Amino acid sequence: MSETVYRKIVEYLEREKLDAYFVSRTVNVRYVSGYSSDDAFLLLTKEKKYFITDARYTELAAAECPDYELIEWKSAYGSAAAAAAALIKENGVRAAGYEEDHLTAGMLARIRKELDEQNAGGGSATEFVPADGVIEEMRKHKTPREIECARAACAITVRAFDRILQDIRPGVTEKELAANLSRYMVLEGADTMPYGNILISGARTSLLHGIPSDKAVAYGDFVLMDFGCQFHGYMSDMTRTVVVGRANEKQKEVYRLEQQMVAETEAVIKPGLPVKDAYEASTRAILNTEYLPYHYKGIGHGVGLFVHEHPFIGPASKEVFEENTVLTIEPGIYIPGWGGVRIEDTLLVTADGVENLTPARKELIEL
Ligand SMILES: [Mn+2]
Repeated sequence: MSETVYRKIVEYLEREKLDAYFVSRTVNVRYVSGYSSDDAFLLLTKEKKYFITDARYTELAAAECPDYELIEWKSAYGSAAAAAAALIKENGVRAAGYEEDHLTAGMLARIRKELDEQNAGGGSATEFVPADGVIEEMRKHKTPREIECARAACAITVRAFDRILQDIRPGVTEKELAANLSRYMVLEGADTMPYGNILISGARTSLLHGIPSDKAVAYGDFVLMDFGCQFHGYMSDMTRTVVVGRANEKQKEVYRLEQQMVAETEAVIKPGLPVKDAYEASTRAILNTEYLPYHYKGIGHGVGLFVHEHPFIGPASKEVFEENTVLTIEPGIYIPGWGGVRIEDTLLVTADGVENLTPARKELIEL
């Protein structure tokens, strides 16, 4: 894949009249080069591919990115910025694109300062051109291999869900359960990169991104688990909400509405559908109920090498669904002081609809 992506970047450089593209965002470095760790940068020109890192990662980079010229900045240049500046000068780069929404202002300033110093005896200045979203746009459409990685990540997540259900009982804390859930995913085959999993209970389930606490699970609690893992870098993301013991009438009612919201959303998605129409479908079940004020407008997102990527699914979206994208659907009902319910699946958009990559049951589970 690496060569195809590089060719697309070269085409981009030609179209935009740029001489180089500087990649700083770790997941984009991975997407372009195949490198699986962090603390690395790429400088890509129309003829050359440079991989800039320090001695901790050179062995791995040499193995994973054999077609790159490997630059170990620490011994040769003293800083990654100095290395980038030297390569920019060496290649006569007049205009370089960079990820303005990621590269720090500090590093850009250091690269410029290095170039100024190197050019003190003459030489022309390099223009740095903000060029965001170039690789993100390519990442949106998944190749068959990427889809297989996403599918595997989702399958691991579903197996870990089956295991964690055995551990949920009154008296166990959210933190203990969250730790077990992460462990199960690694044991089931996930990469070991940590991931901020949500596992909350009782009235805390109305916190959309609540952090697992020392609270012990009590009889009658909702337990909301929003979690995922990585497989060869590709992420899964799923949410299920279960009840400890028997659900009361209100819990059953809110859960049933939530099930309907998810089902109606997943039923409409297909290539060409405006993303905002999926949001409208998600609210149909609660339009004429007292629960309408308690939903959240972001009902899903693309997922890939990063957990939240394009498209972002909500009423303001101007995008349309596209084939071979992987995304999640996660509407929810959150009632402050009472609790919340969320169900989330990861879906692959196919030629005529979706394939659910998260085949875990969505009926109310009473433990
Ligand atoms: Mn999500």
